[in-house]
Amino acid sequence: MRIGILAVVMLLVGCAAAFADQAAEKRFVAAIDADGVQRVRMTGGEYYFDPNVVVVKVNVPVELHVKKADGVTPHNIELKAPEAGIDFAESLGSEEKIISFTPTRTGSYPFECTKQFLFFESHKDRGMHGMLEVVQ
Ligand SMILES: [Cu+2]
Repeated sequence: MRIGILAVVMLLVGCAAAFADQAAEKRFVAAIDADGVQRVRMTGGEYYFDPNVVVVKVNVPVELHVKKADGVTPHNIELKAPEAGIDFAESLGSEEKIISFTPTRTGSYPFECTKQFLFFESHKDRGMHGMLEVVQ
């Protein structure tokens, strides 16, 4: 009986995995405001970031304005690329938070929500991740 339940659970997890990670790309190319800052507004929810591909210019300050979509599930955003001047981990709330940094190196830097509930799939594996593209 225990084996049977395990098999059902594995089947469900397998199905969930098959449907995960097919989030459509939502691309945002940041403009440089009159004050020389690139402002990006981003929302995180189940289980996505919108936008999930953000393009910014190198060596220009960035303000990432992040907030959480309605709902009780906790989310965060983390990007660890200290070699490029980008290193943050912030929880998301209904109030907008501003994350400031200046990217110092071109490249593609992945960000994600690191939350995971018990043995369920991580938010990242369910699609809550994205890419910061730093360009010339
Ligand atoms: Cu999350």
